[in-house]
Amino acid sequence: MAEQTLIIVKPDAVKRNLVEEILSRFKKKGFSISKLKTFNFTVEMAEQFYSVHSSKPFFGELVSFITSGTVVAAIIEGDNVINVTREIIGKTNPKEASPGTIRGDFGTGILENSIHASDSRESFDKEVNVVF
Ligand code: FUP
Repeated sequence: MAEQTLIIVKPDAVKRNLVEEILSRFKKKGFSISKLKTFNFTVEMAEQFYSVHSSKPFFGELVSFITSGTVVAAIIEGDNVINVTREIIGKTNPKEASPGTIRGDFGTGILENSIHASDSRESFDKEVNVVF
């Protein structure tokens, strides 16, 4: 079975109608999208999803932001998709993300950075269980 990763198009990007534009970048790279889900995070789901950050000073803001609007989750499949997807999305802070990356092109703030993607197989396994 092909490697899989999970992406979440975040509320800032959904509100600006960027879902198709963002998903198209993965399709153009030759990856396939095997599952798609449009939903709103509950606070409980968000706390589980971001539990690795529970002791960080920004945890409250992070949960509040990700629950603030509709998101679109997708499972993306293909060779080395976890690492390649991290390259496609760019650095966490849009101010540091290169042009041509999703965060470099669309992100407007550290919270409003348009997209999440799993950073490892372990993160994927955990995140997919929260979302799907
Ligand atoms: P990433 O894997 O690139 O999404 O980055 P992290 O797991 O480090 O961070 C997850 C989310 O926490 C980011 F998308 C935004 C938020 N965050 C902050 O608000 N402040 C920080 O200093 C770091 C991350």
